[in-house]
Amino acid sequence: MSNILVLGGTTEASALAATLSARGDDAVLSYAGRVTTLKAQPIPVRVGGFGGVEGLEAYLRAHGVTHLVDATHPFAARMSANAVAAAKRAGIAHIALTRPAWTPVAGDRWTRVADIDAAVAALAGPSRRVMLALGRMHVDAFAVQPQHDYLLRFVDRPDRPPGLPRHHLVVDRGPFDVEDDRRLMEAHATQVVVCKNAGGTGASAKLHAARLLSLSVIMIDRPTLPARQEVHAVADVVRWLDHGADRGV
Ligand code: 3Y8
Ligand code: NAP
Repeated sequence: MSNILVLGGTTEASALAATLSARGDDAVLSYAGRVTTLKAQPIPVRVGGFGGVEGLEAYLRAHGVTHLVDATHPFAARMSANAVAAAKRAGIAHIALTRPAWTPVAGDRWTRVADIDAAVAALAGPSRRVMLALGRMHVDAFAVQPQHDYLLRFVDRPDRPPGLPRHHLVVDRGPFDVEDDRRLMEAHATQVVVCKNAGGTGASAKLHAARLLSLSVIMIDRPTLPARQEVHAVADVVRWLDHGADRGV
């Protein structure tokens, strides 16, 4: 009998949770607890870190987990590395459910950069109107480019104002809508959008809106993730649960 732990926090993780619930699988969805209100889920949820690789290994063993599905965000590199290591140490099956990286299409005006620091460096120069669609965790890094008018979007209202002299904060959670994002960018006369190459549909509205408005996009490439089995569809995880994992794939 499978006992599944899903590391969540993404649209794909929620879709998997719905499928596992419909199948009657024994499954738990795990969140880090990064934001105040979490999306309701049809399977039991646990919130909070595990305490590194050791903590996750102990959790897997204590709860008799048989299958670990890493459905975290492509930028959740530490969680993903811990998941591979802990599953190996606990001797249980592991798979990652992730989304392919976005690739530019005709009309896109992307500048690809390696990481957050490179995105900050790419903003050197005269004042512009910049949308930082990065959430709350990395905004302080942009304080070294205070000359811009920033449009920020956080999931939660922060307890202290962001350390950027000129900013406008929108508190909203995705998935986002192209028309809404286009209207938001027009209302703020946005010239540049800074975002992570998250992939998927939940965060892609801003790219479509930027294309419609012919805006420049500073696209942050994904961090390196450990070697692991990866799939891009819930159906592939189900197939793995029903067949692949038993072969120790
Ligand atoms: C806590 C839990 C679902 C999942 C929905 C997806 C889509 C909407 C778009 C923009 C980009 C950003 C951010 C974003 C999106 C989905 C997905 C996604 C980007 C929630 C959620 C949690 C988080 C954590 C949060 C981070 C932040 C990142 C905002 C839930 C709503 C920017 C990533 O305030 C903070 O500290 C926020 C932190 C990690 C990245 C950052 O560095 O700030 N996500 N987002 C998860 C946990 O506790 O484990 O769903 O209620 C989930 C979602 N946010 O089931 O529908 O699939 O990714 N999340 C990015 O992609 O760049 C917003 O504004 O355009
Ligand atoms: P991270 O930097 O890779 O992880 C840092 C630590 O947070 C992990 O070592 C772990 O703590 C804890 N953690 C992360 N994800 C967890 C989960 N699903 N369940 C339990 N603990 C978790 O991760 P992050 O980038 O902060 O992402 C945190 C959450 O937000 C994840 O659920 C992720 O899917 C979601 N999210 C992140 C982004 C993003 O841009 N990073 C975007 C959308 C959604 P311990 O070491 O103590 O176990």
